[in-house]
Amino acid sequence: MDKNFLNAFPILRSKMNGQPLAYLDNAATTQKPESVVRSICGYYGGCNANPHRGVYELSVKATKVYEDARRKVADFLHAGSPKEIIFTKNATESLNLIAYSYGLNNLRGGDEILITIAEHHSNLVPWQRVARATGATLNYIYLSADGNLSAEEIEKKLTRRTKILAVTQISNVLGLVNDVKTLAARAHEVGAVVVVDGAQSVPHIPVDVQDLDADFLAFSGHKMLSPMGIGVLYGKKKILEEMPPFLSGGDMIEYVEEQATTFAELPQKFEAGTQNVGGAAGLSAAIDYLRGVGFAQIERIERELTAYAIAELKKIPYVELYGCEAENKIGLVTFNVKDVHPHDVATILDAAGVAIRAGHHCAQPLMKFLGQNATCRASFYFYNTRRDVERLVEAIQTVRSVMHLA
Ligand code: C6P
Repeated sequence: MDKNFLNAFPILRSKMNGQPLAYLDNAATTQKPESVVRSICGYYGGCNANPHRGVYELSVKATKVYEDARRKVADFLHAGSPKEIIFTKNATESLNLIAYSYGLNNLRGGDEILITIAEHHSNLVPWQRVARATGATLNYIYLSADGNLSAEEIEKKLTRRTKILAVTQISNVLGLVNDVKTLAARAHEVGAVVVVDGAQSVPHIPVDVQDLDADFLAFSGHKMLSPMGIGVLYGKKKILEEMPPFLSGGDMIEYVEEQATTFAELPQKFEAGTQNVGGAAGLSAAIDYLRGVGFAQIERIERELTAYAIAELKKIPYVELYGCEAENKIGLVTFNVKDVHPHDVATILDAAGVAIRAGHHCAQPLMKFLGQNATCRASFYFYNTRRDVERLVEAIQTVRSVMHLA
């Protein structure tokens, strides 16, 4: 491991089951560098107060930490204004906010919502519920045999009836990178609003919301070095301004009377209740750390590790890989070991100190499409090494004998 990364992430030096940890579940959540942990402690140790409410110095300091973080996120995403950045708890909450505030109020019977079969439940279940409530239809873009979204399938499904195209930029199961910029341009031609699930892209590749021309983009801080409980919704100002609030209560109002309320301007309109300022401080430090590493290096390391893992796993005859023929893939490998349940594989790997995820990865329609109930998934971040991949492969080679199959 690069010594700098090892020093910055003490948890990566720990042992699991008596073995050095090979942490390969980064698509679920990433580890946190010391600078992020320090920023959270620094906030609670030196500036903690309820932001936006107090006129005393400590509250003003907390407000500054929170609003500085918003400005940093806006800059990081190349948003037009910090007003376009809404802090949420996670990508799931951001996607629900779009579905319930935008979707419920803008769709009607005959309209269509278009998503891909590779969506995480967070970008699928809210749309199912909105479709049911409004009478709109939920349609799917299916993957072609090589795992890509084919142009013909997109042309077939995207019509003048499509009012929302909601698509993940990178699939959490297959690692496929969708060409969101081209998709957004095509969707705008038919008058659809474009929702991008950036949960697996923002931590791994540079994302410029204006270049993509995304109307909305959602992501979670915890998948990019930040603490859990802080997420982001980006939305174009004009669209956000026309949307009603999602949650109501403190800090999102302009004036409240007994029977009516006027709402605060952006972004406060969508941030009801006391917010996660410590989380925002952590997210801000995480962005600094990622910029220090640089996305060119992050992408290079992850593409190399992914290619290495695929090449090594392909050599094992009883390992079945999914989505490995796709043109553009990054950050993870999904596989099964023949005749062994993925949970057994993950448990055997855990005994060797290798942490992977097994299950349906919150993407059951995709699992069904792949003809699987569950898979194993090893997912990388820039602090992983070739040695981690070797340990993954070595541990997989023991699975069938542990299960008395070889
Ligand atoms: N995927 C995984 O192991 P939250 O839980 O709100 O932070 O993120 C939801 C989410 C949305 N979209 C995509 C593409 C995702 O991958 C995730 C989270 C984790 O794959 C946990 S299920």
